[in-house]
Amino acid sequence: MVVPLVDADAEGIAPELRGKVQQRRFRQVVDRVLASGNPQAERLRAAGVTSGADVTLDGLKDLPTITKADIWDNYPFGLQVAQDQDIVCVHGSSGTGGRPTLIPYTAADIEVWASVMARALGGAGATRGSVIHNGYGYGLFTGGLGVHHGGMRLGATVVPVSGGMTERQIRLIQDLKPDILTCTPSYAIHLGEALKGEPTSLKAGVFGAEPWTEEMRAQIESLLNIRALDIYGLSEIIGPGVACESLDSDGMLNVAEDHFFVEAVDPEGNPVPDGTPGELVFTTLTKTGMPLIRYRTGDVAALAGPVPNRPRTLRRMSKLKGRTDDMLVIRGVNVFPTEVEAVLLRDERVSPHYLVVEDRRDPSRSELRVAVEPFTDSVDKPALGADLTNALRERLGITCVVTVLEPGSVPRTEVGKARRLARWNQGDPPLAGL
Ligand code: DLL
Repeated sequence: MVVPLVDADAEGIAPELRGKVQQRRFRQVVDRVLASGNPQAERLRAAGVTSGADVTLDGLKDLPTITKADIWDNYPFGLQVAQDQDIVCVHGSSGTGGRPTLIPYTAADIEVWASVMARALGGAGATRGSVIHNGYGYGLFTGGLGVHHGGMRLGATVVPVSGGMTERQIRLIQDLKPDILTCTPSYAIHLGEALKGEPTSLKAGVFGAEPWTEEMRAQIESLLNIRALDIYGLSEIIGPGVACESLDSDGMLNVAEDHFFVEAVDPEGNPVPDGTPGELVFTTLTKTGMPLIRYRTGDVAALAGPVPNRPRTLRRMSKLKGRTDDMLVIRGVNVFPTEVEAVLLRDERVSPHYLVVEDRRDPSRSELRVAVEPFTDSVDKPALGADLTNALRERLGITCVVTVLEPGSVPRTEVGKARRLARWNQGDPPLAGL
């Protein structure tokens, strides 16, 4: 299947030509940052960069990186580059530990965001004639408004439903007959379950903002009878639309690399070859509000070139494998929660509502506990627990403590991102019954 390009010059250009555009934009963004004199500029100067003319993308790997901690240290807008009067809105995420990350946007940044999101939706088959049911939350979170800007740019009709109130969402899906669904993958499951097999007009969904596996994709596709595509992004860089799967991208996500230059690095910060998972590092080539040069995302994925002989010539990234800070070390073995999900959801008896708990109450002997629910009451719980323990041991190389709870006991997330990982250091368990 070949899906038409929304922006042929950006998505379909020969990679060598795109490289020249990226190089020019890179020098311009370095000049903008230097001119601001902000802490990022000081860091570049300390590394010997006095002007955009000093840098090339080939030499990017030698420039200093920047992290979420730097954004927090300069809260709220210490890393802003544009003048205050040129900022038109603020987005961000509540983040871990309740410390918000705030990002100021200029009108030009919103333009870029709308165009990369229009491409992302177009790649999922959306057109001017589409109705997009947008179940991402509206607010500081970038999911709702990101899809909104992109859908309107495409000329489609956006239904700004936001998160929650599932009955009303179902009513709107039945009455307005959308072809495209946008929400978190866990909410897509929730909607699918609430629809109870009733057919809908939906053809494709664009799901992201939280980790999800191929196994979760298979469940969403069969529950909703749609194609389920992955969309990735983070507020620090723009929001959703940094990378998005298209119907023809062979399971990987096309990176909007004309605006966001991507690298993948090992824990020491050295580049890893294509196909090897590494931490994603992004440089915003066109941002004007708060450009970031070499932002270390903490997200782990592998990079690849474009699919040969297809209209899209953009580099691609794999589905996220996890986050550097989500990686659990259980008795010396490294485990990403997504690997646990892959094992659980391969078993047809297991519902997609589960919780992975890192139990460190005894620091000398950490345990990985996994709470699951069967789809129905009729499942033999001890047998299921034993089967999952074996399957997890085979895949991860460690013995986990699997608890099979009653259907409905793992809390659902109707609004915001699902939490599938909890840490248990002392006191009561994070979930009753563990
Ligand atoms: O979650 C932006 C977004 C909204 C992306 C809607 C996709 C759809 P933040 O709230 O800043 O921004 O959170 C960013 O979420 O660093 C990843 O760890 C995680 N994340 C985002 N998309 C995916 C995905 C939005 N497709 C953080 N798969 C990122 C796995 C994802 N994790």
